[in-house]
Parts: sequence; structure tokens; C-alpha cells
Amino acid sequence: MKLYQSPSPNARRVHIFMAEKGIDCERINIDIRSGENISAPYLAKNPGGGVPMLELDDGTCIGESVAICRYLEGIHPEPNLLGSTALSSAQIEMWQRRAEQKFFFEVAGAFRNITGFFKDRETCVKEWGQVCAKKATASLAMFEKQLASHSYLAGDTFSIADITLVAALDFAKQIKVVEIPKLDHIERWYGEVNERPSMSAT
Ligand SMILES: N[C@@H](CCC(=O)N[C@@H](CS)C(=O)NCC(=O)O)C(=O)O
Repeated sequence: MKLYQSPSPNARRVHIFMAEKGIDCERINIDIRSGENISAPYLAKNPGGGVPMLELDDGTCIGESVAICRYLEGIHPEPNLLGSTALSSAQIEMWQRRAEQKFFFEVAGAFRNITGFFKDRETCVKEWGQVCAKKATASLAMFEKQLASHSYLAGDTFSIADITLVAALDFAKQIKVVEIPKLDHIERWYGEVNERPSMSAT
């Protein structure tokens, strides 16, 4: 199988997930800056146009980071990162989606609209980016509260929910358009999660 990737937070989620499971495969770099991800050959494989994408040996292509992770969990169940019981799967899904929708997507909206990074392919509205940035910052209070009483975002074990939040937080720190307040429980969790060898996976 081959992973189509770029230096980007969504690809990083899959890199971390694969490193946690000890999975490796061929990597193909896609230049999202020049729009290789919206070229006809790439769109033929992944109509969503996003990076990352996983191509299986039989040519089947899987887009969407969490869908890729779900496939990888299916073929490499251990260590479990998506939940092993009805309840743990639901809790991990719940926090993964909160991390993605309330923080990651808002950070991405701030980045795209404020910097105009993809202005060759979309309309950028700076004011909307500033609204997204504020929503991203505000959402951190929810994660702070959860991490005050749990080791990891979805409970006692490291999961894909932590991967999404850490990848989005690091991206937010890198792009510097979202205010990241100092929050004690997030900081404790961030320090612990960053000790995992998978965090440096590329
Ligand atoms: N929902 C997709 C999002 C993929 C995505 O938007 N990836 C970004 C990089 S982090 C990208 O390809 N951007 C290029 C573009 O929007 O043209 C996922 O979960 O993988």
C-alpha cells in the first residue's frame, strides 16, 4: 500500500497513527501548495482532493484521515486506538469528533481565510478567519475540563482523539493565527503525549 502525503496536519494524524501501530509503507509526496492534490490524476483517485490518501495494492483508494485510520486499525488491531468495546468506541469517536470539529476545523478555517494560503482555489474572507480563530480558542475550555479529570481525551487510554487534538494544536502553534492560552491540564496532557516516540513520525 502507498500513503499519499504532504507536510500537513491531516497527514500527520495518519503518520502518528501508523507509528503507534508500527506500520510502514511506501510514501508519495503530494505538493498541495502547487495544487497537485486538485490535479485530474489525483482527483481520479480521491475526489475529495485532500491529503492524506491511502492506496491499497489492488488500487482501492481511501481518502479522509479517520477513514484511513479505521482501515489501518482493522488490519492492525493492536495497539487499539479506536476503542475495543461499544462504550469505549463511542467515547473515542465522541472526543475525536469534538477535537476535529470544534478545534481542528476552526484552526484550519482561521489559517485558510486569514493567510489566504489556498487563495488560488477558494475565496478567503479574513473576517471569517478571525471568527474561526476565536471559536478555536474558545473550544479549548472544553478539552481543559475533560483533561482535568482524565489522563487522555477519551478517558484512561491514548486514542485517535489525542492524535487529532495534538496534531491540531501543533499546527495552531505553527501558524500563529490562533491564540493558545496557557491551560494547566492541556499542558500536562500535551507534555505526556509528546513523550511518545510516534509524535516525531513523518
Ligand atoms: N477531511 C480530510 C481533510 C484533508 C485536507 O483538507 N487536507 C489538507 C492538508 S491538512 C489538504 O489537502 N489541503 C489542500 C487543499 O485544501 O487544497 C481528512 O480528514 O483527511
